[in-house]
Amino acid sequence: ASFDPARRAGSSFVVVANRLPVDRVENPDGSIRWRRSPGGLVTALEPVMRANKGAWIGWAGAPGTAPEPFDEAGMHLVSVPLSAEEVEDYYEGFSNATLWPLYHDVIAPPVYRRDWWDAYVRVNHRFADAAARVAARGAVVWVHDYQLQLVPEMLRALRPDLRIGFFLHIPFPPVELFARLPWRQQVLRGLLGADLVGFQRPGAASNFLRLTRRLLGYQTQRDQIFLPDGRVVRARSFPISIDVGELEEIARRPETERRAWEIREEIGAPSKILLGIDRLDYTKGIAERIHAFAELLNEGLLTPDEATFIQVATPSRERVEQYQLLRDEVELAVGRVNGTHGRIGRPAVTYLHHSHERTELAALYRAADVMVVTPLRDGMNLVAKEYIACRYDHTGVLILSEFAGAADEFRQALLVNPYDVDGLKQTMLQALRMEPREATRKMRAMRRHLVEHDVDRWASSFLTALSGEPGR
Ligand code: GDG
Repeated sequence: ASFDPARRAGSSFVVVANRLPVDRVENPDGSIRWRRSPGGLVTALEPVMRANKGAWIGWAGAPGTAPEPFDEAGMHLVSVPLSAEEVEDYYEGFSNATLWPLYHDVIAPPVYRRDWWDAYVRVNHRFADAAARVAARGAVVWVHDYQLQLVPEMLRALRPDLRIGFFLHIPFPPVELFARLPWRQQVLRGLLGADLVGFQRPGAASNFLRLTRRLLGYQTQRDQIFLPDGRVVRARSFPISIDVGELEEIARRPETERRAWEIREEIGAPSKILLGIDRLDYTKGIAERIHAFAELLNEGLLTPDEATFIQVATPSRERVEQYQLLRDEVELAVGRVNGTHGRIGRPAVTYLHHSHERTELAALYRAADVMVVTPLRDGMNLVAKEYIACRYDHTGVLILSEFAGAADEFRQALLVNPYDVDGLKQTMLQALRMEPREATRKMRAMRRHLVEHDVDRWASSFLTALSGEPGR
């Protein structure tokens, strides 16, 4: 499988991301196959991949030896191996227990460990080496996210002929927080190896520009950073989106509508359903929203016949301690509210700690009268966009945290500060009682924006900006 003469010239478009866009599936007979993962990133990049003999470099998701390069769904997939120890130190450690909390406003305290940093450097080198081997002369390489911030610089050192873009999917913190990172200069220099650094929000791009001035003393002008060697790096926002058409098509299926009705019946046919769908992560504000809902019930401002809550909390990073603590907090809160306010066949909160098919998520979005998206900090939040995509009949109310990137785009949502318990409670009541006409007016405006700004547009605007730049 590794010798393919057509490949020897390399790929002219290369994506580098922590994970490959495929999941390993074991057939009943024990053999292995790979199935494309449902993520929006693959969908968005597939046309570019096909047109350019695209390659994708990433980890296959299990520790140990990596499978040989293989072709799947029109992409050349190259897996980067990680040992069990590297999964602990580079992935669970530095990526998810140092960078993740630091970049999300230190909602949880970041842990700074030198051995984790060493693993981060080592693994970033491995990804950069793999990209350098696969890329054709003058190729475009697009590096993704916080796990791989050193790759742009490392790759440029190996292959100065490449055009390198970087996109950060999570927030980029203000100077005051970023400056705590013991390896702050290295991370900044790593990112500055790219020709274009993309962020979700304009505020994140200005944080980055300000940091290069303050910590490295570089000159900047608008979105440009002038490096001592004469290179010019750009930093701009490119708000990510979803494949609106694909999800809307699922939402419109009669079986989805049937399932949505069934869900409502199965939880005791409440008048209204509030819904949350998140990875079980402390940035998402799950516990805060359950507490707020519980207070409404405790104070008699709402009864569970009027409104019940469905919370999907997809398991995530279960070996990281903060995630175990969060799970306990959420499950205690859910147990308590159900013990007090539930009846047989009619829980106050339906809590689902497992992952679901996309079709089931679409049915949930169809069933929900109110979508509650209240992260304490979030790069974008695709769940908010998915809800809007599924409300093709212009019904439904979106409650949206000011601290999600999506709040820049959806001013017609009911915007909330998730730290303000009373505000959150009032907003839930307001959403449940909103006049259908007002809800429709708001949803119509949000859908108009979303349909115009789908994930294709995101990918092509980034890639156009990347190829159109003077750069060197
Ligand atoms: C990061 C940034 C940014 C959830 N449970 C299931 C499932 N999901 C899907 C959702 C949605 C996606 O996962 C979650 O995306 P989010 O944007 O909400 O959040 P993160 O995972 O934190 O993503 C975020 C994003 O990157 C993109 O740049 O928006 O700010 O943190 O699509 O539907 N999908 C399936 N089963 C589940 O159980 N199939």
